[in-house]
Amino acid sequence: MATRPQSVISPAQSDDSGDDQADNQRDLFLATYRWMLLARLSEDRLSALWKAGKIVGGVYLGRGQEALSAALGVNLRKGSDIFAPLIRDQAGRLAFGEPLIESMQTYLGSRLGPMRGRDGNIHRGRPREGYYAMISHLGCMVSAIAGGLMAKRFQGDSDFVGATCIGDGGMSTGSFHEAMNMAAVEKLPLIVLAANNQYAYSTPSSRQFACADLVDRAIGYGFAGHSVDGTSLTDCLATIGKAVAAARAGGGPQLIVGTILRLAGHAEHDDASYVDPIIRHKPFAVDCLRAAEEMILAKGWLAQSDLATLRNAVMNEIDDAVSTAQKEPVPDAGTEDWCALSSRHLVDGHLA
Ligand SMILES: Cc1ncc(C[n+]2csc(CCOP(=O)(O)OP(=O)(O)O)c2C)c(N)n1
Repeated sequence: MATRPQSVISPAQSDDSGDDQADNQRDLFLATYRWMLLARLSEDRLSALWKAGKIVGGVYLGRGQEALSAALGVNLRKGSDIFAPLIRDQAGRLAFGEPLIESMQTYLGSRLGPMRGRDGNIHRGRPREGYYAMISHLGCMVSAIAGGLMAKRFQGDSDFVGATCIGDGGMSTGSFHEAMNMAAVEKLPLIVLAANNQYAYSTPSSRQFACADLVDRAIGYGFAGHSVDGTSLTDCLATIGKAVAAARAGGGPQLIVGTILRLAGHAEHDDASYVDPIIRHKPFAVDCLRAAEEMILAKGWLAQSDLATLRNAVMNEIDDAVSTAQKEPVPDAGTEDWCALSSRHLVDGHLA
């Protein structure tokens, strides 16, 4: 579970309405905003490191999707729930409990990172802790999480959900359809968070699906369906919170579709010049981080100076993580004894 707000966003500094529910909503909003900020600024740093040639491989940003992603992360419980993030889920990963250093270690190739400096930057995870390393094959994480949920059911576990994320492009794959169908048949406590960010790489949504709204598919699969404004942290927290609670209470699988614009290229090597300029002025193109800051100021929850203090604290955290990861050793293929967790035989052999 996410840690609570840091001192600069302590409830004591906010209004004193005395209304517990309003206080809780404000605290959750501020805590989630902090994960969004950490995600945004850490990805800005990753982008700069990539441009400076310090990162091998791709850098995929979740710019514009932090509200959706973080709102999912804060609603999951590390230790009992399972989570399979996608490429644009830096915010959700952090909110779920991934330490920032693990992100930096993976991108910077540290041998001390969760993937020991051996795998793609976004393929990191800790499967034994319910935090699945993503598979690049779009759509496949739905069946991976569904399988994890079935395993927990067979083991007699209770009070758990599983969540994964997908894009509008990934929703067109065969694996996605097959997994959604099976999850509904099994009435799994599965949350699928879909970001319709208008483009699948350079393919616009109009060339990706023909239904009016992707959430309309929920009824065909046998999922509960929810639409969410991905630019509004308030809506993300309310809608995703409701969907997670429904799945946890036995309400079966939930499909949440967020409308948003990807505010970056597909990855840092893509300048997104294909994005229709008209789209950039649509309501769904609003930057969710900026919108959250405007809300915080408008509600009087924090002053501009508090936001600046918070930003500095987050920057310091990022500086520490980057400099630590940069000093760490890189893998040496000639000397390391390393295997993938692909079979019981290999795992047992290496743990013996
Ligand atoms: C099965 C499969 N086909 C193609 C790819 C290559 N690929 C990686 S990301 C991507 C676009 C994904 O678009 P979308 O699902 O809308 O997510 P977004 O990048 O917009 O967040 C493609 C085609 C892949 N990883 N897996």
